[in-house]
Amino acid sequence: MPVEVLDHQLREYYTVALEVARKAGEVIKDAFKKEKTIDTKSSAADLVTVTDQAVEKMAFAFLKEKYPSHKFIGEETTAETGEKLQLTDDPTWIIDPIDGTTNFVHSIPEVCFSLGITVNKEPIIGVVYLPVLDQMYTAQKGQGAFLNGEKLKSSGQTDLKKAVVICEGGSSRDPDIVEKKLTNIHRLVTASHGIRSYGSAAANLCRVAQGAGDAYAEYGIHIWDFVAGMLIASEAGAVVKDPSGSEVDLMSRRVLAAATPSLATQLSDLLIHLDMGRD
Ligand code: LIP
Repeated sequence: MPVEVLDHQLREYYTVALEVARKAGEVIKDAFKKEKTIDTKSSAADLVTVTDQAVEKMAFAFLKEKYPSHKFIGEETTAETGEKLQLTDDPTWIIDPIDGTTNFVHSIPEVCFSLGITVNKEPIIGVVYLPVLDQMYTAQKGQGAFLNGEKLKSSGQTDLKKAVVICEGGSSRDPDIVEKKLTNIHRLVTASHGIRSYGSAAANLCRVAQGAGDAYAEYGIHIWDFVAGMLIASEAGAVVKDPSGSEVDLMSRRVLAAATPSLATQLSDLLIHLDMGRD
């Protein structure tokens, strides 16, 4: 039986999501200019700081007190417990406390607090806050996407030759994966107006939402990196898919967003589709 959430409950979740994003933003902004305590996770380039952990703890404590029966998925809790993720139909708050940790460590301002809420395994609310830039991206399913309250619309670009495509090197240092990603980057540079990397899946999806970049594809990210941003991109009119062209799969560790279906198809045809395992 699918879970039913009433309109007034959705409105409340949205207000709470904004509140927790602002709280998280204050902590991140305060820590941004200070010295960082850094550790590594799955590779020497997969970074975590005490701020990531503190923000996730703060957010979960706040949310769990309000919604003890809901489910919670967080990047740093998952890293600490090593538990396999389980996405259920229940309302689920999915958090990346700092998406763009490498940016954070290197004082690059594209650092995001990302919060997606799923019900029946579908994103219904997405909030991505870039506190250093004070950019609050928001979306509720069926109600459009916004940046600081202004409605967003993706670019409408249909032609890959005239597109800017956002992509990332990612944190895996497996030689085979790096090689395939470089081949993809070579193909993208050759086929388009150019590539860009903002260093955060959440920010990348929000840039597609606002038309600052026509498409984005990445392999090797996790549900907490893209669940909020993908709703923001699709509510702004972009197409969100699995990079192969099939339906997006939240647990598949990869996503593609493009301004139009035609651009999405051109990218699907161009890229090598890496299987990075499942969350
Ligand atoms: C980051 C992603 C980014 C990817 C990085 C990293 P984190 O997430 O948002 O798109 O290229 O390798 O996975 O670790 O900063 O939360």
